[in-house]
This record gives sequence, structure tokens and C-alpha cells, in this order.
Amino acid sequence: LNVEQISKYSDKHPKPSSTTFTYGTAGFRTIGETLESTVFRCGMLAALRSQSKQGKVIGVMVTASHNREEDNGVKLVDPMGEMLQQSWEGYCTTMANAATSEEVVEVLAHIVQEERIDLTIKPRVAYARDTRPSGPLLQAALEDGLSALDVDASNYGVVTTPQLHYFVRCMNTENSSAAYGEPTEAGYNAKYGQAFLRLVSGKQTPTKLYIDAANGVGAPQVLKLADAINSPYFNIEVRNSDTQTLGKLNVDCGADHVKSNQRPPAGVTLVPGSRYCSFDGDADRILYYYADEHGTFHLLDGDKISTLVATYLRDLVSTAGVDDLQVGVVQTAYANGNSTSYIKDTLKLPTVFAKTGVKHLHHEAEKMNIGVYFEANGHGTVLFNPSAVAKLRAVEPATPAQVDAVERLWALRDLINESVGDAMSDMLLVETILICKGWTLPQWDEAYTDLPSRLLKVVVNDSTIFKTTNAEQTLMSPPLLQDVVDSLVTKFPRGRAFVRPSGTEDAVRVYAEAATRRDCDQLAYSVAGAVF
Ligand code: NG1
Ligand code: ZN
Repeated sequence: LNVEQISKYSDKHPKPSSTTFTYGTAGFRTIGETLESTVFRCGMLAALRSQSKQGKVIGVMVTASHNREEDNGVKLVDPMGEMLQQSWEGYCTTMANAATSEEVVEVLAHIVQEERIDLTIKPRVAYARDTRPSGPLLQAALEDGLSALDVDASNYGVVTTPQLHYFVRCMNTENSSAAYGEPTEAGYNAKYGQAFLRLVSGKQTPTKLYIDAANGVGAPQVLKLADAINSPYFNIEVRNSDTQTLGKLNVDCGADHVKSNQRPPAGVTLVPGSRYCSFDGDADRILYYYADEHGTFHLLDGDKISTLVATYLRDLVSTAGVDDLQVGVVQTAYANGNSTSYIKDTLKLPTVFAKTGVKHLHHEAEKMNIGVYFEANGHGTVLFNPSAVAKLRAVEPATPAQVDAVERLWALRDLINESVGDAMSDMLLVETILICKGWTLPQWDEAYTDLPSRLLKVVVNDSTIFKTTNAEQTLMSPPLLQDVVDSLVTKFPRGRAFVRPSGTEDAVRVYAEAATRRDCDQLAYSVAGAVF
């Protein structure tokens, strides 16, 4: 380690003394301006992580997703485009909280020793940011971190979070049999656009799709995707696309707003018969919605997307004649109870609950042949594990229907961003299925009816005292609180509620569902009262 060089750069980015940073579910996330030292240090951590992976490219994304415009965040992306391995999260937290440049060097040296890092390996890092105003400042800090460790760095500018994950995976698979694609925006648009056209050509073209881009990076990126696809099959109009005016990002719009408030975003008037979707601020979440003939709003959330996708895949697998290929679904406790029953009882597919945060869902989905995972908020994707790929390769289709189904499964695999949930790729996936089935949004929505649900955020004095087990559905601490929740739940038909600390905010979340809207709200607010 070049201590003099590291210290010189580190002195430029002192840690704010009053702040403690934690690498949480989505990396570090807090007010943008306070993150300079943390982002600088993440650059150096990415370098060490790359060296620990024999010089594979590690990603660094600067974003705070659906959070406020003043916030920002940073997270590391592992070689196959997946979230940073959990065992390194502790290093990140320790590093971010080192008080002085001397301590920074000590922490670096400690990691080098623990991980037996060969410092002669040239580290490689790919990085990008979203549209937030603090982005350029943090990018400069990151670049100092990369310079401090002489990293071979690739700047991808302003792109969506899943695009950066894709680039990382592409760079690390180049010239191999698992080559994922070309690590450029054009390569991304070509890969997903071509797979989409392969799947929909010959079908009926859909009506226009209105996309609420949350005034974030998804707006310019989806327009580029549409240019590359250049087909009536992808007929879109982007709303909330103002990434220039301060104060607009995620305000009254975007997937998180739509999901939390159960109403359409500002700037979009729902017309019955039309189709709508919302991205979040970094375009890794997507939700669909529509108004029925009475003008009532209906949300097609992550659970609706995952059941749509799982049904389609299950049917294709069966037509293709690969019988021992199992499609499974991973959800979190936030999944609507009726979606879980539908998957189990109607689709007859295996389903498991994972802890909140896509890395947990991702790991569960990896264990399935074809694993469909979505958080109710619209973040998710599909994974084909190596045995699924082998089974697909081995199948010898005999009928034209079988040939078509096998070809569709391969094309779907190309259409899906397997590295992480991706609003643009998920949108093309949903569009493909709707086009192939000739379905409207109400027809998709017919599968099952959501139970009324309510998600509340409770700000408490100390959220660290809340400890859970059983995929976060049961409280172990504070003592006796779970008993109170249980007794409240039994009062309401089809009632279900749980309390867990947020992994991204200093707050506790309360979720409740019940047979009627009134019961559901009463349950939610009484549980929140017990928490508070
Ligand atoms: P927390 O703050 O831990 O509830 C939220 C979302 C997660 C996930 C992360 C990362 C809910 C209830 N929680 O986590 O699903 O998306 O943010 O962005 O939606
Ligand atoms: Zn996001």
C-alpha cells in the first residue's frame, strides 16, 4: 500500500465527526453531502475487492434509488453483477467509520491481511451514478479513491443501477462461454431489445404504454432503449422525465410513491383502457396500474408481476416437455397473502419467503431451477440456474410447439437481467407476456384479488432494539410485543401483521393485511400504536 498517496487523497475527504455510517440492505444511504468520505473509501474498497477476486471488475453505484433527492448512497457490485458478498459489508462499515487517514490506512492493511490480497494484481472498477445533484461531488470523491489505489477504472456516467450491474457482469464474462453481452449502453439496448423482438414478432402490437420515470435516470435511458428497439411493439410515452429541474426526483411520482399511496403519480391522468407503469429513481423497480371503467385505480405490483411471469414460464416449460424443470417463486413477508395462496393453491408452484432485500431473495432463487423473485414493491427478476440451462440444452423437441417453447425459453433468458432486478428488462418481460397472451391489464389482474394491505412507517427512539426471526415475521425483541401483535391479528378475519426494523431508514415498518380495508387499517394502526 502506498501510504503516502492514500493519506494525501484521504486528507481531502475527512469523515464528518458526528456521523456513523452503516452498510445496510442497499449499501450506504443518507444525506448526499455527508457521504463524501464514505464514497471515497468505497472506491478503495472496490479496488481491494477486485484484487481479492484476481482482478475481476467490481462495480460502484452512487444512487439513493427512491429516496429523497437530497439523499444519496453508494453500493458495491460483485463480479457477476450481484450484490456485494455479505462478509465484506462489515469491512465497508468499519472503513466508513475510520476517524482519521491513519485509521483508514490501518483498516485497508487489515483487509489486505485478512483476505490475503495480492497487491500486485491490477484492480479494475466500473462506476456510475444516478441524476441526483450531489452525484458529481460524490463521483469526484470516488475517483480520488480509485486514484489512491491506482485502479483501472471505467466511468459509465449517468445510467440506471441495473445497467451498471449488467456492465460489470459483461466485463467479467467477456470472451468466455458465459459471455453476457457487450458492456456498453448500446450493447444493453441491443441485447434486451433483440430478445424482445424475437419473442413478440408476429403477434398483435399493443396499445401505448405510459411510463412514469420518477424524474430520474430511467427517463433518458428508456428513450434510448425505445430508439434501439424502434418498433410498434414498443410504443411508449415517458412522463415525469424532468431530470434537470431540482426538487422533482421521486416527488409525487415513481414506483415507491405509487405503491405506498396506492394512487397514480402526479403528471399522469389514468384513462380506462390505457396502460401505465412506474419506475423508481434508479430504475430497478417497476409497477403497472390502470383505471377500470369506473375510474378506480388498480395496482399490479411485484407480486402480480411474479405470478404473471411464473405462470408463463411454467406453461412454457410444460409445453417444451422438460418435465423435471421446476419453476419456483421467492417472496418476502410483504407479499400479499392472496398472491402466496394463488402460487401455492392455483399454480401449484413451490414458494419460499426470504428476508427483505433483494440479495436474500436472489440467494433463495439461485437454489431453484428457474427462480422467480420479486419484492411486492416491484424489485425482482428471474434466475435460470446451471441445471436449468443443462436441462434446456438436453431437450430434443419433437413437435413444432415444443420447438417454439424451447426457443421462447432461451429468448426469455436473454430478455431477463439475471444480475439484478431491472425495471427496463422487467418491463420488456411483462410486455412480452401480455403481447403473447393478447392480454389487457385488467385481464392480467383477474388471476387473484389482493387482500387490502397497509404499510406504515413508525419513527421510534431506538429502532435497534427491534429484533426479528422467521423471515422477519416474528419479533424477538422488545419482549412481549409479538404477543400483543398476535392477539391483535386474531381479531380480524384473514388478518396478518408483522413489525420489523427498516434496513434502509432509521424507522420501524408495520405491515398489515385483512379481509376488508377497514379491518386492515384498524389492524395496522393498532399494531403501530403498540410499537410506538
Ligand atoms: P427496508 O427499509 O429495509 O424496509 C426497503 C424495502 C425493501 C428493499 C430495500 C432496498 C419495503 C417494505 N422495503 O427496505 O423491499 O427494496 O428498501 O431498496 O419495500
Ligand atoms: Zn431503486
